[in-house]
Amino acid sequence: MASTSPTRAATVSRRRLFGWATAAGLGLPGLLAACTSSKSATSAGAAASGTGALPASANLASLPLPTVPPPLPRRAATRVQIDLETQERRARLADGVEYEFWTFNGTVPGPMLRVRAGDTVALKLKNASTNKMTHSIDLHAVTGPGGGAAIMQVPPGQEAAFEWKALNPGLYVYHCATPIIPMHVAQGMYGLILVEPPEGLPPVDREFYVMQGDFYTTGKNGEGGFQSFSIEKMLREDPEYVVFNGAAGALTGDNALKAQVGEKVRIFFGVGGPNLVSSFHVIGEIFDAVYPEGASEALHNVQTTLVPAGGAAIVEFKVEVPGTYLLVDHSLTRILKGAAGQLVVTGPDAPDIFRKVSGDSAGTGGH
Ligand SMILES: [Cu+2]
Repeated sequence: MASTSPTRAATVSRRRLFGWATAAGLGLPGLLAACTSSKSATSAGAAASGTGALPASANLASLPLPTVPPPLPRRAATRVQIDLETQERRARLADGVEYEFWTFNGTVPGPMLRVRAGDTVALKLKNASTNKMTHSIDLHAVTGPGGGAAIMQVPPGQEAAFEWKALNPGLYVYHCATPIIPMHVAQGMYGLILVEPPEGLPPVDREFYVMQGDFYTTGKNGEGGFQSFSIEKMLREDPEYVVFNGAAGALTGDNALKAQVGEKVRIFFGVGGPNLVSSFHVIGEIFDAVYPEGASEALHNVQTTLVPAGGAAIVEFKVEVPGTYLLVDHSLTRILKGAAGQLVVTGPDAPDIFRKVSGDSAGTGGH
């Protein structure tokens, strides 16, 4: 990449962005083609091709995706042991774009944690000896100094532990809180912890875990190869990428969320940031219930819910009509920066709810 001049890189980047914008104008299929993960792209030389097309490489994969732990089978409070390890690793941020992620347990977001209000949580944080940086954890579910970060700064090769009692039910963000804190967050160091209320959450058919984050690369959006972190862009709050679950297209194609007609789905949605808030929306669906900011009381019949940086929401809806639904931040320009996921619903048509009457639409644009 050192041989790519700034002018050359800028030209390629504009082409790349223009290509994405054109794809968006063509409607959903083109848009998804632009945003879908190939999981096989180059880590070098892409911008120098001058075409905007990114040559394939076999060894640039996205980080693995975290799963949703099942609802707790117990309703009594207890003592829970949670072990986390901070890991620094390079992986795919977008097609042809490699980035150094700093992670909890090797995923972005980090593992979703699930405890019950009243539980005493014993949390051990290990910092892998191969890491360069000190890391830590601040859980918004904690009542105590720094959410734990005041006593949990862990140098490479060491570990620390603390205990805390989960006093308040809700859905909370956790993140690294080692200076420069937003830099650690911008490398991917965040996740969600659900503190179930004593009675648990109402049962649903499917639960999903999605977190939005903004990423600040030295190169412009679409500029290939390894991209280092840009503190200048972070300070300007001007990200090159805004993505769900750590990479453009991470929740599309084979990794799309999947449900059957008639099922009730729940999405645990959080925003790691470090800077942007999210206007979370599922194109073609209405949230039957939203627990805004992870609160205990639900709102009903919501189109778009605003989720703060360092905040979360639980959204629930029944899927009645088969098709592909896009998860977006309805600050829609961010789709072009990677913020699009898919929910694929399969099952019988429901013409009483949704059907075509006439016309010859060639496109399937969502908005
Ligand atoms: Cu950190």
